Amino acid sequence: MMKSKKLVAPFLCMLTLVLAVGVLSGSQAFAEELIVADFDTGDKPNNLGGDFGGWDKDPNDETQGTQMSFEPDDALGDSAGYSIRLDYDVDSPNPAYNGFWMKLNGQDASTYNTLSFYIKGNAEQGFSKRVKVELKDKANKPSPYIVSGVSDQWQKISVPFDKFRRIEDWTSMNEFVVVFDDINSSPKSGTIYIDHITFSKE
Ligand SMILES: [Ca+2]
Ligand SMILES: [Ca+2]
Repeated sequence: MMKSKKLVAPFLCMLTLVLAVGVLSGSQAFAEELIVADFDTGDKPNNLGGDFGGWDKDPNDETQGTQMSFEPDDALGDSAGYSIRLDYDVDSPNPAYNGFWMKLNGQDASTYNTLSFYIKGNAEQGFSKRVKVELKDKANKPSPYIVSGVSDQWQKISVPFDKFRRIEDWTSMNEFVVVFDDINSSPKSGTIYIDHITFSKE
């Protein structure tokens, strides 16, 4: 009996230490970001295994569209990295919208609260200072957010999840979309770069 009693105090001490370390490392892991897409392989898919590409409201209308390509200009300065380049054109006699889509493969984002990405424009080609992004959960309703103040330098944009009012289920995310349209995009053709799309807990 005496022997086991003596062991209780050191045991509790150890237990407290283990719990403290557990809580600390747990909160650290929680603060880390989930990389959705860094594009650094210069190829598909994204970091979640999801496909992505350019889209066009009317592929038969040759006066509008978004061409996607990989650009060896990494937002975080990695000389071996890539970003995504979007050459958009919504200058058309017809209603025009197009952009970039990327699958999120049902990712559970419910432990995070912020969508972040890097964005810049190409000064020579011109670019819109306002760009619309959307998130969709599995119900597939687009939840839009307008990014403003895009410049020709990389800039980190962080959007709290509560700005995406139409997302009902953060446990199963379907898609991230960039939309160029003939209302928000000025000039109506230009070049935008996007990189390092993440979910994080801020
Ligand atoms: Ca990158
Ligand atoms: Ca055009």
